[in-house]
Amino acid sequence: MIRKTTTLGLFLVAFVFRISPAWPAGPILVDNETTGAPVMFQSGNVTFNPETSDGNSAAGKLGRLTNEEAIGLVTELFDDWKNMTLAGVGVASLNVTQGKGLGNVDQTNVKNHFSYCPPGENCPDESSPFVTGSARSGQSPIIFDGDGSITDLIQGQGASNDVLGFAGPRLVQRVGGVLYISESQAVLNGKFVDCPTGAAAKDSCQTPEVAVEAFKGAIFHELGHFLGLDHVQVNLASANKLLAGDATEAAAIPTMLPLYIDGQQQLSPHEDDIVSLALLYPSSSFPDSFCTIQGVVYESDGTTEFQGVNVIARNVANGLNESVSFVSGAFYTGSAASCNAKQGAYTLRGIVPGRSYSIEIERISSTFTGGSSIEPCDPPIGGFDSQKVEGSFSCSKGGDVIKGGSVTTTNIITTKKSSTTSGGSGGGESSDDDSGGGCSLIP
Ligand SMILES: [Ca+2]
Ligand SMILES: [Zn+2]
Repeated sequence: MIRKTTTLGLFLVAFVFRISPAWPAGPILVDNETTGAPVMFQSGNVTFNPETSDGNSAAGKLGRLTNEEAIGLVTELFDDWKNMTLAGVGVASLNVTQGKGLGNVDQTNVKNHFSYCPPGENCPDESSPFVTGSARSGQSPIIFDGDGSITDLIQGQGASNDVLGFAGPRLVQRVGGVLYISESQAVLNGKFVDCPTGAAAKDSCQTPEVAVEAFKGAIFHELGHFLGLDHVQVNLASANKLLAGDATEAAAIPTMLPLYIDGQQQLSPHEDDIVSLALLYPSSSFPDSFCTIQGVVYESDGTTEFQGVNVIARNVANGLNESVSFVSGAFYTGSAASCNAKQGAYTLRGIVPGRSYSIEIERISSTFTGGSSIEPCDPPIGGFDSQKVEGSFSCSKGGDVIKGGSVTTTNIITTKKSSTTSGGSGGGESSDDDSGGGCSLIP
C-alpha cells in the first residue's frame, strides 16, 4: 500500500491489487505531497460500519460465529488498540464508535460497500482523494466474509484458502492543509473459523482452519491497518525461531509483522506496535512521558543521506520485548522513485526515561515485497551491512530528544557505497510500480 508516496492516486490503486504496506513502526500512508507527515483519522475519531444480519440469523456470519459475536470481537479488539499502555502510561487518544450497520453483504452487493479492482481488470488511477472501485459510501465498512466467497471475488479465486483478511484506509481528504483518513475498509475471512464444534480432523472445513483465539490475532492486525498502521519489522529472528519449532522468543513477535506466525501470540502487542499507534494517535501524556531518539542514516561517505534502513532501539536490559523500529527517510516529501529521496532521518519514539538503549540497523527482509513491502522502499534496500552503533543512549526525563549517547552520536554512517562515487547500486532498487494498500494476511 503504500507505495510510497508518490502520488496519492498511486496508493490506492495499489490498494486495489494487493496489499500490504509497511512502514516500520509507522503509518500506512504518508503525505508526501506537502507535509511528509503520517496520515490518520482526524482527532482519533473512528467510526466503523460492520456488516449486520438484519435479523436473519444466517446473514452477517463470520464462519461459525454469529453476526453478534463477530461484531463483539471487532469491538473488543478495537478496545485493545485503544487501551494500550507503555510503562503504565496510556499511549493513545482514540475514539472508536460503531456506526450504522451495512446489512447483509454478499457477492452481489459487495461492490456497493468495498472499493477494489477485480483481479484481471484494469482500473484507472484516481486522483486524490482517491478511491478505487465503486464504493465511496461515506462509511468505513468491516465485512464478515462468512465463507470466503468475497475474499475470492476481490483477491482472486482460491485466495480464501490463504488470506485471513485484508484492510486499510481507502479515502483521504485534506482538511486545513492536513491530510486525514476519512474512510477505511476491511474484509475478515470466515473460512478460517467455520468448522462446527467437534468437526473431524479430516473434515474439509479444516482446510483452512485456525482456533478463534488465533483468528483474533489476524483481526487485531487488520484493525491496525484500518486505523492507519503499517507493518513493522523487529525481531524477525524470533519469528524464524518459532517457525522452526522454538517458542522461547514467541512473545517478541510483533502484531504488525507482515507475517501471520502465531495468531495467539500476535494478539499481544509488542512495544513496537504500541509505539506505532502512539505515533498516529498520541495521548496527551505520551509526549511528556517518553523521550525521542533522532538521527540521520548516511551512506559511507558520511554526507549522502540514505533512505530505507531499518533502525532499531533496544532496551539493553530487555532488548527483545522492549524495542522500537523506524525506517530511515519514511517521512518525507517529494518523489521516492528508486527509493532515492536522499532522506535518511529517523525518529524513534516511546523511549522510556531511565532505561539504557542500544541502537542497531538492519535491512528489511528481501522477502517483504509487494503486498508485504515495507516503505519507503519496495523491494527493500540492500548494499549495506547490519551494524550496532557504539555505546548506549538514554534520557533522564520525558520529552527529551536524544541525539548523542555514551560513545557516539545518533547519526549512523553505513557501509553503503556512496551512490555519487560508486555508480553502482548495492541492490535493492525500488521501482515505482505500485504495491498495495492494506494487507493480505497470509499464514
Ligand atoms: Ca475452515
Ligand atoms: Zn498486514
